[in-house]
Amino acid sequence: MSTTTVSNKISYSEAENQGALVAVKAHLIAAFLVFLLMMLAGATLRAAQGNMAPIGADVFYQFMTVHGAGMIGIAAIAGMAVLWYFLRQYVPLSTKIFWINFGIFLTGVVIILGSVFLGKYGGAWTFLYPLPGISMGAWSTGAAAAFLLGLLIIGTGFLILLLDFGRAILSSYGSFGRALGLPQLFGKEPLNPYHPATVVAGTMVLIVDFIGIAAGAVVLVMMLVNLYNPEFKPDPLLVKNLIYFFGHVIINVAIYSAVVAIYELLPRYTGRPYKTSKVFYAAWFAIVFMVMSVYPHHLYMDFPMPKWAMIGAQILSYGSGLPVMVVTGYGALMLVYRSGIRWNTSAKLLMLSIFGWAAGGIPAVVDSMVSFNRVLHNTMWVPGHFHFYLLLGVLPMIFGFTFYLLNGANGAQEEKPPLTERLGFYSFVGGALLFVGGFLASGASGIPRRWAVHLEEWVPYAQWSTLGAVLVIVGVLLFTLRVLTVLPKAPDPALAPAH
Ligand code: HEM
Ligand SMILES: [Cu+2]
Repeated sequence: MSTTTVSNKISYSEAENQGALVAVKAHLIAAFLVFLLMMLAGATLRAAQGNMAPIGADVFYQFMTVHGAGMIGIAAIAGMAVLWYFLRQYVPLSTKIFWINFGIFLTGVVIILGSVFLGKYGGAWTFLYPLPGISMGAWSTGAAAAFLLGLLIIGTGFLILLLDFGRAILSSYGSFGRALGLPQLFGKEPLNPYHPATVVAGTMVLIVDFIGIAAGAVVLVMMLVNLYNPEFKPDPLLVKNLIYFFGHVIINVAIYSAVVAIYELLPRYTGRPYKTSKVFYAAWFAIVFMVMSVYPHHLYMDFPMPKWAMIGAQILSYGSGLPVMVVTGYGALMLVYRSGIRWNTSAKLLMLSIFGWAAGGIPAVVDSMVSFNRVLHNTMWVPGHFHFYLLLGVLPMIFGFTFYLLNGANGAQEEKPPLTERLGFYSFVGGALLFVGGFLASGASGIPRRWAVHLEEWVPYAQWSTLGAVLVIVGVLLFTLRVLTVLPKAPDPALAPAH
């Protein structure tokens, strides 16, 4: 039997566990392939800015659209896969619905690829109103509509998956408040340090992502109606608020779902349990509201926005991300400190993710201050900070989880990790630092983002960044080789005794 003796774990049959494992592996393999492809598109963008890739502006914006939408989408679904794998150990999740979401996702992806490469849609993943409808002939209304429809379909899949999260969490914990640990936080129930961190995180993800994606669905429908009935004119400021609320939430949630890999895996590598606490519950409870209320930091330049929203967003942005980041980072360091941890590839990637998440947060907070935002808004500083915590934070969480499945709970811990993994790791880290450093340096010198053609004096930045991008791709390519050759047959590490 595959069930453990811990009382709050769900018992599944051997076949159910195998089925779940196959589904998770399918998500991860797809993720590696899409990450690789999207990175090639990204490197082409940077090379074009460095005068090293002869693509026209139209192709630049098609690549930029596909890269932005593709990366966000695959990071979101891969983060969900990490969360789903662990969450199903505590609440009875449906593997069928997990597959359904995957199928819906792939359908949406095909539609989006069609809209961009056949229909030539290049209005960016942020589809800001009224751009999709006024391409001046660069793409058709149908192409724009297909892009919006693809996103809407993908969102629907996520909503279905999240509904299953909700059903399962309620069936095990009775209320979302209990799942979040609130009765313990407020002293209504005795503190239980073994209340799973993953259940707390999963509940936060469910609440925030559901609201964010629902807002996204509303605005996508409004824009679709507008495309075919131009007399229906939504309020542009409302639309922008909804879009950025949706975009901000979905990418933040990718972090907050993948982060459970740290809570679940570092304890296995260090032989120490991860204990939840009042501080932990408080941090996650706060983040439920903070993630949703700081999105106006994307709208500082929109003068008609009410002043209170701007001031509130600025103040909250200082601290947004901090609570969970501090709790997670501190908790991880305490786990690792003098634990005799052996640095296998998974453990290295998870520690890297904490660094990338925290260090990437600093330029983000800088940009969320109004006085800096005046200067940095729409410069390369912005892709600089988000590539920092996505490339060096979220991806290493997903990769770290993958290498856990791939090498097993003990796995490469006994021996040195294979050369492909060691080389891959250093190529990835070194390349990513050079690449995001190039963005941040560009931003600090005022180079604008989203420009297909760069002035002569900006070109060296783009060329150094392209070198960084190539190193990142080499690293991910080496990782992907391991994933394709070893992961499909790897047994579930949860079945082997840890440590
Ligand atoms: C080798 C890795 C990568 C390279 C070379 C790369 C390159 C680029 C470039 C050149 C841009 C356009 C910058 C501009 O002029 O505004 C961009 C934008 C973007 N990238 Fe990446 N990127 C990489 C990884 C990632 C990852 C891992 C993610 C997310 C998980 C991501 C998400 C995005 C997003 C959301 C945009 C914004 C698109 C827009 O402005 O509409 N990228 N990337
Ligand atoms: Cu944001």
